[in-house]
This record gives sequence, C-alpha cells and structure tokens, in this order.
Amino acid sequence: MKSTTILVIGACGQIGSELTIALRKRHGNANVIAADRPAEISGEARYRQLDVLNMSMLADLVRQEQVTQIYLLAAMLSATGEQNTGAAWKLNMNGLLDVLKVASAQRLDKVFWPSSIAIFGPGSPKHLCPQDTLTEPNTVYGISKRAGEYWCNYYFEKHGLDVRSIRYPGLISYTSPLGGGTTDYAVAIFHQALEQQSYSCFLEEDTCLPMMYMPDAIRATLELMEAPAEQVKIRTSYNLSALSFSPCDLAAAIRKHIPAFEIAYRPDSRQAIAAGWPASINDVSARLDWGWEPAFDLETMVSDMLENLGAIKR
Ligand code: AKB
Repeated sequence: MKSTTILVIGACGQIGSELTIALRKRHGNANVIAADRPAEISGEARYRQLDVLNMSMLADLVRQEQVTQIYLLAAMLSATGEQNTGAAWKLNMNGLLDVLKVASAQRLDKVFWPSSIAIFGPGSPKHLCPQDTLTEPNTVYGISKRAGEYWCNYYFEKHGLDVRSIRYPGLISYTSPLGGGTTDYAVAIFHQALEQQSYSCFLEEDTCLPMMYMPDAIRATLELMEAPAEQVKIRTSYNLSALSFSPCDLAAAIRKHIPAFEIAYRPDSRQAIAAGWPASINDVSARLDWGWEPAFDLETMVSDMLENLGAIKR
C-alpha cells in the first residue's frame, strides 16, 4: 500500500499550527511536513521553507518528498485582506491555483483547502444560511474564497482531483495566533478578560456571527478528509456550523467565570464586514454526508478557553 506523506502549507498560521499537530498524532511525525514562509521554526524537525506563490519550488518539494496529500492553509483573512486587496487576491487565488495544478500534475491522493462564511454577503439569508443560496461576497477575501470553491470543483470534475473543503466560521483557540479576521474579537476578548478584566470590542454588541471552537474545527477537517470519497458529495465547499453568538452573549458567558469583566463597544471598519455575513449557518449536508456534529456549545467553549488560556498565562 502507498504510504501517506502530508504537506501542510501555512503551518504556522491560525489553523495550520493546530492542524499540523493533529495530523502528526494521526499519521506520525515523519509523515507530516510543515511548510511556511519563515526560514526555520525552533523545535520543528520536519519543516520546509515555502512560498506557495513560487510554483516551481512547490512542485520540487512535492516531488522530492513524495507528498501524497496537501493541506493548503496559507491565506490572508477578511480584515487584513481589505487593507491589502492586491496581495490578498494574489495569495488566496494564485496560491490555490498553484496547489491545484501541482496536485493534479503529480496525481496526489487528496487536497484540503479552507473556504469561509465570508463567501456569503448582505443578500444571503441571515439565519440558518443554506448551503446553496445567493452568495455575493463583499470582501476580497470572500470573493477569493467563492472563486476558489469553483476552482476546487473544476479540478474535481475535469481532472478527477480529490479536493475537499469546509466553509469555516470564526475560529476560537487558546494556542493559535490571531488570523487577521473580522471574528478575531472572539479570541482577543479572552486574553483581555484574563489580563485586565475588560475589553474594547471592534464590533457592535448585537452582531451575531457563526463561530466554532478550534478542537471542533480540527476534528471536522480530519473527519472530512477521512470520509470515503463517495460520501463527499459537495466539491465546492461544505457549510459547517457549531455556535452562533454576539459580543454581548460572549461577554455574558465570560462574566459567569469573571464577574468583574467589563466590555465597551467601539465598532470600526470590521463592523461593516461582519454586518454582511450570516448570523447562523445550516450545515445539514455536512451532517448527512459525513456525519458532522459539533461537540462544544457556548458554555463549554468559554469554560475550556478560560481554563486553558488561564493556565498558559499563569
Ligand atoms: C475572518 O474573520 O476573516 C475569518 C473567517 C470567518 O473566515 N475568521
């Protein structure tokens, strides 16, 4: 049987840093290569420096290491992307096209690529936003993700490439670095709550957004990638849902653990991005096709975050 060698591109980022660890637990350290832009990472043995926009470097690496699966996680998220529209488009779009071309030319087994709830826009249904509906993304990040979804489907249809994707909601983690997204407030709030018992929020108090705790997001990714190919019926990208809350819901849940916690609202340009996204997502296809079910609700996510982040800060 052919052995599995996995390349994680963007291994130092928000999802990549945790997914690399999870993949290594599953497939063994020797079979998972972490790749990112820095020349080296301390304590990282199986690491290669890689700029995903350098396609010949990527093709050489895949060939030399006999890579069989790629997880492409390098991207510029919504808020940072609006500040650097050209660079965001280039990284998000050309990075994906490079990976699809190399994976297809070298006949890789599987590719994973993340999409986002940012593919939806102001005209999309606000509540329980369905898998197939009006999208009209209004950020460069969202446009690149929607176009990328169609490229994934194209490579599946035309080249038989087994590419799989999830539309992640905002992700909350106690170890990952912030990603430069509109949902970053839901991570920053925990750091500030523990450090100074107060937080100044860049979204309005009642802006409800779909969110997910990182352990659920990592498990979903592994479950989708391990599902038999015939169960993966959507080759653009799957809606995925776990939690939906507003800054004021989150503040109230934190206050149950830290009664003195205070929050102030000073919305900035990220409010307009958030206002165009759905408040909640219908993920029935992921549940039916490959058995997705989230484990964390708002209460359990908040207590786990405070416990683990508190331990790191002590
Ligand atoms: C962002 O806020 O840009 C990301 C996302 C929802 O994809 N977290």
